[in-house]
Amino acid sequence: MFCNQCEQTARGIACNKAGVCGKTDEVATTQDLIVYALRGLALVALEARKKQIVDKETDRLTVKALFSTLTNVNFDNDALVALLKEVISARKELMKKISMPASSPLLNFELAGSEQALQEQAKLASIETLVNDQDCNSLAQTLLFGLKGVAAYADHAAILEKEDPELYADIYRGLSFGFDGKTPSLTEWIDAVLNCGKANLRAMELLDAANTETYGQPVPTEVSLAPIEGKAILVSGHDLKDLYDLLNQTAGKGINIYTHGEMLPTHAYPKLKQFPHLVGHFGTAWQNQAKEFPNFPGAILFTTNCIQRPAEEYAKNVFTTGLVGYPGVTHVKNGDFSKVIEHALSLKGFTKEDIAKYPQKKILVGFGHNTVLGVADKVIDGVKSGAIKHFFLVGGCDGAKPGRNYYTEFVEKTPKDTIILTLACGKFRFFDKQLGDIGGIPRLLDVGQCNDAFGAVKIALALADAFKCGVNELPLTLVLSWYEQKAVAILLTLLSLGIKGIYLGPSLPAFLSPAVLDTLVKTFDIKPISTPGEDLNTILNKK
Ligand code: FSO
Ligand code: SF4
Repeated sequence: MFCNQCEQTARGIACNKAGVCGKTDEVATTQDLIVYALRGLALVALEARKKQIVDKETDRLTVKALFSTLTNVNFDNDALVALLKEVISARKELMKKISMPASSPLLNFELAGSEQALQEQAKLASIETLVNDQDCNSLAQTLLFGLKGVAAYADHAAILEKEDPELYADIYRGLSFGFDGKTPSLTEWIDAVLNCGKANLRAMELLDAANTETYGQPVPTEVSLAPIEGKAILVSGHDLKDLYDLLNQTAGKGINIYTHGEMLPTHAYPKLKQFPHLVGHFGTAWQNQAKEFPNFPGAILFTTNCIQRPAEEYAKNVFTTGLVGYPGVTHVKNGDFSKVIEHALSLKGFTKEDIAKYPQKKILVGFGHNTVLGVADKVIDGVKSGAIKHFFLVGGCDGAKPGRNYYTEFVEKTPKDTIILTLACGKFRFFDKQLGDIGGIPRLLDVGQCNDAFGAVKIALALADAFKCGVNELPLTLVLSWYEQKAVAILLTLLSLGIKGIYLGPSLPAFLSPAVLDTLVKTFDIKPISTPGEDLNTILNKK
């Protein structure tokens, strides 16, 4: 195997024996072959579009299959092989429908019979083999990982019936770029990578519309971090519909629902917060699950990433749904949570003694673009009067590697006349800090999940508009942490919007070649993080 798609990749180079995340060689092979099969399907889907044939099933399957290859989504090889077979047969069917000849290996691809032959196929299908030039290869990887992020958001939006055929076409163009018989130049690869960023903006826009039109605009909401007595289910991941369905199915059953990780911002959506048994949030970011889940006396449902190998002491309490999978963990169909409910009822839930261990703590969520722009006048006045000197967007993914304390320290060190917007699971490094307010505006504003980076972009563009300047001229600095491929997609979106001077950490992606990194630094002024003190000093004293 060769996998370098996430931040925790082995030795900062690549995982090639087993994944640091727990991915096996076998799963890596299947995932590589899914990507290869999807490239073939993309070529066919684009050809079909030339004949005005837009196949919805193909579109949905593509984003599902690609999403399944993201870090910490699916470790279940059987489920992945089933998806791979679906992709291959979808390609063949569509080829038949449009009478397309199988004129290249991609269009002829069939699954090999033995494990060894599969490994050989995966080697031939890897970008390493397919794109020779080191820098084009680096950009091909950046493009693929960005597309994986786009697919994740497009899939979430599609679940809530928000789709755009043009977005799918962009994904097909990205997947087949460089694999359609042409050899793109370095500049063309760069353009393709930035186009992926633009496609991701569209995906996040669709998802924002899907979430807010279905569940209402998030409103500032207090969330308790202390559990209450009673039976319990913990919901992790990013999928709002799964949470909604579970809340519906547990109503009146005497089970309390808690959010975990990226589900925290869901407390702010009117149609979700209306359920009185959505009682609070449990735990912190994904990488702490092995430490925190043994203390959860109920069922645990994973709706998307990031799942880790469940330790024996709590494995029987874990359920997966949708695209998430882990061998040995019970998988339930989206929308049918009866097994999860039954299991929760069989467990003891939180007792009086349990809850006594947790301090009564509450935090505020619900500062999406609608809320923040609702108080835009106050914010603008604050900047004009000098009460607000600077905005920071400190967001992105959390992770297990050391070095991520940077973000905690950074936030702690920000001066009192600055506002911090945050999003995604990186916020758990500081989400419960009491940072006070500036004229009634809390200094720490939770914009939402990683996909709500769309909201942060909207806020930045509105501020730039109000101050009649470009986003790069605003007193705003983006300090991002990355871990997996959704973060890659978001970074590409920010670059495609021309946003410069982003601080990026905790380490730089292994898939960037020195020359590609150099181009990014020169064109977009990307800055690797150093120390919180030093970076803050540079940011605040640069004018
Ligand atoms: Fe985090 Fe995981 Fe949301 Fe990612 S839970 S790391 S970028 O999947 O998606 O922020
Ligand atoms: Fe390694 Fe990350 Fe790939 Fe897992 S997803 S195998 S940790 S690079």
